Amino acid sequence: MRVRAPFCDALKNGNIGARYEHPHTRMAESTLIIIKPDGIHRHLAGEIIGRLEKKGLKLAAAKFMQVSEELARQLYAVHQGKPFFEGLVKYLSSAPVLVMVWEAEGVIDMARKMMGATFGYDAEPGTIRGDFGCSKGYNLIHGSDSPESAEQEIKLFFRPDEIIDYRLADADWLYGKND
Ligand code: IDP
Ligand code: MG
Repeated sequence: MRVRAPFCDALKNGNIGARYEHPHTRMAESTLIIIKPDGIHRHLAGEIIGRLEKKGLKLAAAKFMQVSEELARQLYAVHQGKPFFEGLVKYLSSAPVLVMVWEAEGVIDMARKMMGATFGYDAEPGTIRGDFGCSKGYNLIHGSDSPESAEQEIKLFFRPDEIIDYRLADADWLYGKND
């Protein structure tokens, strides 16, 4: 017996690669995720990306770069004046990082839950910080904490034309009809 895939007309009509048509993906939220210097040096970039991919989130942009102190200060401007601020700027700008935009409905909260509490020593097992770190200073990953900060942070790292609009091949299976 042949099973008919939902929305398979879109596939038959050759719309793969076109904009998302499902409402949950058409208006997708975006978040800025950074695999910080310790994540790169500890060979955890693939593991972290794999978790985000398997969750069903969509990678929309990526840049491997060394962040300048000036850019680190801008990203973390909200923490200026706190005792850890200068150390934080040095940490983020000390070695290359992988900066990415990920998209999905509700991606900001989902990614924050997957990251876990700020430092590995008290982050829950099952989270990225909880599974791969025990430090009170290094914590592997940055993720935007609100739609407003996501918008500002993404603008710091990417031009609009660097954020790729495409349709995941498994998009029709990521959300059910009741989503
Ligand atoms: P978050 O990354 O979980 O959103 P925030 O409170 O926004 O945590 O802090 C931003 C970053 O500043 C953290 O990811 C961490 O690298 C650093 N940070 C925060 N609090 C401390 C601290 O008490 N000591 C040292 N570094 C800190
Ligand atoms: Mg934060």
